[in-house]
Amino acid sequence: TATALAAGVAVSAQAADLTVGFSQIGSESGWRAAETTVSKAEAKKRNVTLKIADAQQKQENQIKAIRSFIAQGVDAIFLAPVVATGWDSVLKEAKEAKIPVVLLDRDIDPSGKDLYLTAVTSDSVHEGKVAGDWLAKQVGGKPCNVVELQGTVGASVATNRKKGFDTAIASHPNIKLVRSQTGDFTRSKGKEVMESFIKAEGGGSSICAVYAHNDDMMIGAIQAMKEAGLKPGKDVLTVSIDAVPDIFKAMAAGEANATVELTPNMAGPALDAIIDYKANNKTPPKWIQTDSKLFTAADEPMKVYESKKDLGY
Ligand code: GZL
Repeated sequence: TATALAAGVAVSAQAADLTVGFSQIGSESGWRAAETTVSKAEAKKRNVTLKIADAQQKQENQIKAIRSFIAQGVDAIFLAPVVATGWDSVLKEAKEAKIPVVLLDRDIDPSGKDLYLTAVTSDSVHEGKVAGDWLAKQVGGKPCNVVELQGTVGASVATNRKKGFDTAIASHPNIKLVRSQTGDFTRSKGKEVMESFIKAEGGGSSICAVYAHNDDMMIGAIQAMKEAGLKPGKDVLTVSIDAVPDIFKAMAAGEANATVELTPNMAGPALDAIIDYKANNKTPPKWIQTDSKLFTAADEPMKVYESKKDLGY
């Protein structure tokens, strides 16, 4: 109707004046690169000016970016916090400047709860649990030694994905976590750490499964396993998180088994919340949760690959 159309135009017109400063972690993984691509598209759709600062995975660069956004007087700040602690003072400055902060894809410690408007994230404990439950189902009662590639030390998603996985396997004494180390969410570090696991485990024939907190580290681990003469996806089960295109390619090649999907579109819901907050003074829920869906090699991986390959990963 004319009224609804007018209202729609009114909201997007209001959005046209909005400028959002986004303190992005970096481009450590394919998923993170996709999040940046999607954020730009989502802002464009809503006529919002989005200024993105890339921190090369350093918290001090994120803090500097937030201070610069405050000095510029942006209407809102988006923050993907590389780690969960150390944000109090800079977020207090944003609060004093009356600039609302929205967290994307990672959390900060609960003590900072009143320093942000809302957090758009998945349930990363659940993601870890889905991964652990899948592995338990695969191995049944058979003994299974697992190695774990953790995400960035201190990142909420790494702590949570570990917690969820540990909880899932706790009720399966046949599944033992024998090695666990951070691969910092990158392919190169994931490969390096997997090489050290294989060496430490006498060539790796004792490794029954790998759990990686993201697909990029798993893709590095798959390369390491193949170079060591192991058969990832066959002798060594793989389960990871993000559902980036390349993990589906690996599944189609029989070299990976399962992934838990994480949408790269955190900015869409964040922008809607901020527009509604600014235009209609509507306070969003403290947590806007995104879905987590398990994909395995049985889910036509090449079809999924084709559907994702052009989304900016
Ligand atoms: C999860 C997100 C993680 C991705 C990784 O919400 O923060 O950061 O799983 C990325 O690929 O490095």
